[in-house]
Amino acid sequence: MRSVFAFPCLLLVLSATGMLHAQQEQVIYDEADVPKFTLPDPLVAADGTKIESAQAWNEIRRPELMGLFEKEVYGKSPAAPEKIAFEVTESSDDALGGKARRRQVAIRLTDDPEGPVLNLLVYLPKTDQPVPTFMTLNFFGNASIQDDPAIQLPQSWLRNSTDKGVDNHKATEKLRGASSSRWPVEMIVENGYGLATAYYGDIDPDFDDKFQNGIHPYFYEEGQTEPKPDQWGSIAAWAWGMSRALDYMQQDNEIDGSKVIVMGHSRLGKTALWAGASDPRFAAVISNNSGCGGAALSRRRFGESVKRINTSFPHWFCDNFTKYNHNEDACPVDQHELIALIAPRPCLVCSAVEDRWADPHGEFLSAHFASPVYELLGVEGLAADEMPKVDEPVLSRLGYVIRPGKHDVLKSDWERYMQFADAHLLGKGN
Ligand code: GTR
Repeated sequence: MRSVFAFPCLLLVLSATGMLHAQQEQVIYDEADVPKFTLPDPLVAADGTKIESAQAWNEIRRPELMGLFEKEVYGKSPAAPEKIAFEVTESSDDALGGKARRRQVAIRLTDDPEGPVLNLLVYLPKTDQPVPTFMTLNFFGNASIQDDPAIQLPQSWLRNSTDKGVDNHKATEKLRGASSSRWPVEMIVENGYGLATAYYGDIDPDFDDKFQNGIHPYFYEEGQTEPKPDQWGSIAAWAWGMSRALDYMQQDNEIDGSKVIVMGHSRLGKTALWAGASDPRFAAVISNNSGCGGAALSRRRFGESVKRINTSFPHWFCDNFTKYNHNEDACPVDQHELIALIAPRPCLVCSAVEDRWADPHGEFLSAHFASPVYELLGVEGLAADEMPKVDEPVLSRLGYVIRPGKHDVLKSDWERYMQFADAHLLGKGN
């Protein structure tokens, strides 16, 4: 009897250890385990032509790289709608205890009256001049960023969270201000910047339902039920939604539409980079702890790998990206080329010491290897050849900073973002 039971038990133990081992093997947390790799050269076209002028970059290599990122990584998004319908649903010139103006705007993402609506919340300093403005998506709805009873509670599907006051995927009053530590609105406004934000789930709810809800179905061809392998996943959809917010912002006289800085954290940091790469109207880009599929080099496989991200979040990228699971070297692009697509505009890559899952060193290297493109375009690249020390920000036009602490957005991070924007968009001293 004993042996009959002992055998399957042993098998179970062995396969459990095997699985654990396989899982442990997948996550690289030691530089010594990073495989050797060769990066594609952003300044060599697919046919081997060396890219030696700004013109060749703009006419040959940039479109080629855009096409490759669309086809192999994020998926191609639809063109911008011809016109954008919006309605200012709420407005106050006496927000934040009289320090700011507040606007809430419903932006219709399609011409279907039942289609998704992006609810944009805007805080602006009280000035007669159009202001430079940060555009950032949020994770839990606009009401989560600030305890302000005038902000409409989100109506879309939300990820359940007792802490944030989300019950049965719906917002409760407890949501108000639940994420405010990440959103120092008063400080931003006091420094002369506007802040525009919208809930990413208004564009596409962040779960894998094979693209039945959210924006995707509105663009299906006759008979189509999900995006093709080279069509937009959720990150591309969120980025596309940011561009629709920018459509609105560019025709709002209170906002300086030529100085909108797209910023995002984590999966929304990946989104900010792709939004900045695909929409040159964004004047500057800030990626916070964006990691795999964001600023980190995929070929390093440090922390989160392509296989892990495609398995945990099958809806984020296009289906073609799964070809590179455990096969990163075969991908015709790597993430330094995503940053290169932002050139010559200012771009700041931000890491955190304890955020090893996002591979801080890989994030630095992406900026480093994007630098030659900035230089070819006649502007300053990353002013550091080596990974800078913690809390020693390199705020060159292509910048990099690593701070102590965890995967998060802190008030001190926003101080850096504004210092960076002051220097590179407003021409104020660094
Ligand atoms: C993690 C994911 C990361 C990052 C993060 C986030 O679970 O593995 O790629 O995007 O979520 O967005 O919070």
